[in-house]
Amino acid sequence: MIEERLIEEFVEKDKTKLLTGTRVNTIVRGSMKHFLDEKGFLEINPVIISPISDPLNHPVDDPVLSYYGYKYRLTKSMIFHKQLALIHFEKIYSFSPNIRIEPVERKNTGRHLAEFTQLDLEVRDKGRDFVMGLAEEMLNLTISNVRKVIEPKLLNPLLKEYSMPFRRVRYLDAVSAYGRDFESIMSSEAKEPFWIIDIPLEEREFYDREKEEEKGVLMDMDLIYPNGYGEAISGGEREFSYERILERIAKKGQRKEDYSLLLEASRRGLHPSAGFGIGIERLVRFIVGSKDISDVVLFPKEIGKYVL
Ligand code: ASN
Repeated sequence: MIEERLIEEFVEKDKTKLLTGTRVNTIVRGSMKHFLDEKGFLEINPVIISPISDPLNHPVDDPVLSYYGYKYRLTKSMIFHKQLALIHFEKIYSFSPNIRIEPVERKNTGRHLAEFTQLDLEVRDKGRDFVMGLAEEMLNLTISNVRKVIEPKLLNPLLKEYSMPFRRVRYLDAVSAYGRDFESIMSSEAKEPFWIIDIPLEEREFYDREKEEEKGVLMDMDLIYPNGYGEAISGGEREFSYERILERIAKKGQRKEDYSLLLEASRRGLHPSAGFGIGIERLVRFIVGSKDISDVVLFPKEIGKYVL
């Protein structure tokens, strides 16, 4: 019986990994919250359902639910709500639960869950360099807080505080040096986290800002963990003007009707901004040094599986 198997698997989970993962998760959230609160950020509550969510740059199953007769979607990222929040506030963050029903091919990556939390932040009138600096400082501080409390033998043996600023590699340079699969090769070779910057337009969503001086290249970035742990963060500067958002939606071959709320807001005036999201469970996995993200999460929504 499927229920029997499910409960059996849950009860038999490795208790040490689970406990360490859960303790690290608590420290990670607390450290990040403290860090951002000190810097004057406001924590906003997560949005779970809305008429509008992140289109993402890869296909996911995207169920529609009926909300008083209106079509709503589950949050895939809070990107648009972050931009809207900046109409009222200057710097915001949220511990945002995201649902991404990923293709089953992502089943064995060890780092995908269909339900996860990202610490998603956005800052008005700031650029990419500012939020990259913030991310580096926050990551190092979080790692140092974990190492103060958790016994080293329970953690990733390669974990340390990393020298700042982290290395930056342009996306196209990474592709010419390592080919299409550069991310996993470079992540495996690296001893320190590094940034992939200037990602081409076709590789990312329409909302990241296109460079003025280099068309087709975006003012965005991904942070990649060392030791093979892969992607940690993605973010960038944003498009905020009505005309440019419209143009970018068209370039992506998307339907402007699906983003009419964003377009309407941009007509009224959105602020220039930059921000990023960092996956909490992935960070816990990296800190603990777990091959499989499911081992450090109490109720992991594993890809392609019937789970609790
Ligand atoms: N949170 C990301 C960002 O701020 C977007 C995402 O998760 N796709 O750019």
